[in-house]
Amino acid sequence: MNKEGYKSGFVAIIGRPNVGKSTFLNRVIGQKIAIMSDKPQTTRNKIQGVYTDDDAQIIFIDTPGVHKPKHKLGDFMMKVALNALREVDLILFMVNAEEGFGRGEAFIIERLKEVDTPVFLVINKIDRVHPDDLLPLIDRYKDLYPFAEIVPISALEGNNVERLVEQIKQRLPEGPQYYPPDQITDHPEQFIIAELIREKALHLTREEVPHSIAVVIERIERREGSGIVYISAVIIVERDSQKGIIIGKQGRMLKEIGQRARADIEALLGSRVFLELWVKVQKDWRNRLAQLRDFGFRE
Ligand code: GDP
Ligand code: MG
Ligand code: K
Repeated sequence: MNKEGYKSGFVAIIGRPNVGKSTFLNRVIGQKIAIMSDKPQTTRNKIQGVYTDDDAQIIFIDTPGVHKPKHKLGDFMMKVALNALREVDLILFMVNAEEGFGRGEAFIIERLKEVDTPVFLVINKIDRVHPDDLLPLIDRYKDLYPFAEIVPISALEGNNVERLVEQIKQRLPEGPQYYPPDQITDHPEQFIIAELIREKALHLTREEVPHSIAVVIERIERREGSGIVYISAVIIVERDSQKGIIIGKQGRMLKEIGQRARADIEALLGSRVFLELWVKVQKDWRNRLAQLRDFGFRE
């Protein structure tokens, strides 16, 4: 379909961890596709959410890894992120109104100078600040980079989100509907399931297990007749001590992770799920670039 005057394009959402990118995406798309967490960096692959209405289609890319790299995986992510930014029609650079401007933001602005794509500055969490504190922040950012728009929002409460969507639509070129209107994400279910398990593991173990854990889905199988979906997944950690934490006393932690993940996966798939979880130690996996593809990273 290619209606006259129809607009469509790709929009990358960038910003430091926890500024509210997933919350925004979920509000606009209206479904839990980007995984939310109190802990930073839950989203490590790019997740596309597709917003479709009568006059436009916006394909959102939740781009991680634009911040300062700490190890080789970080360098890799940075490269992936910068390439993604060059290919999109618009970048949303999201910042936290409450935290103001910091070194993390300065670093991202330097990266933005390496690409030609127009950038909206989205100041999120305005529900947490007094309006008087917003203007100085806007002025500060104005001096640093020629943003195409500066839009204060609250992704959580929804303030100004519709207006931002309208402004995004205005910036998109004329183009086709790339995806059918009911398409919410083009990522395989497998990826979302892995992220759901990872989210539970990070959440339940709180400060004890670092973000270096990965989840690999080894098998998904829908049994004819019963309709039950059998899933086997491995949680990969870097150290034996982390394995112990994930498994917990008498396997209690792993059981809890599995139960919570299963509930979400059942909601996602709309069927009963049997989830089998394993934990495996693979030392220093972050620095083994050769293995990245096995973990679902694509260049
Ligand atoms: P991401 O790492 O950038 O994807 O951030 P998330 O979307 O996971 O949000 C991180 C935390 O900030 C979550 O606890 C959200 O509920 C919270 N959050 C997101 N947007 C807002 C907002 O507009 N206002 C407030 N008060 N909290 C928000
Ligand atoms: Mg996120
Ligand atoms: K630029």
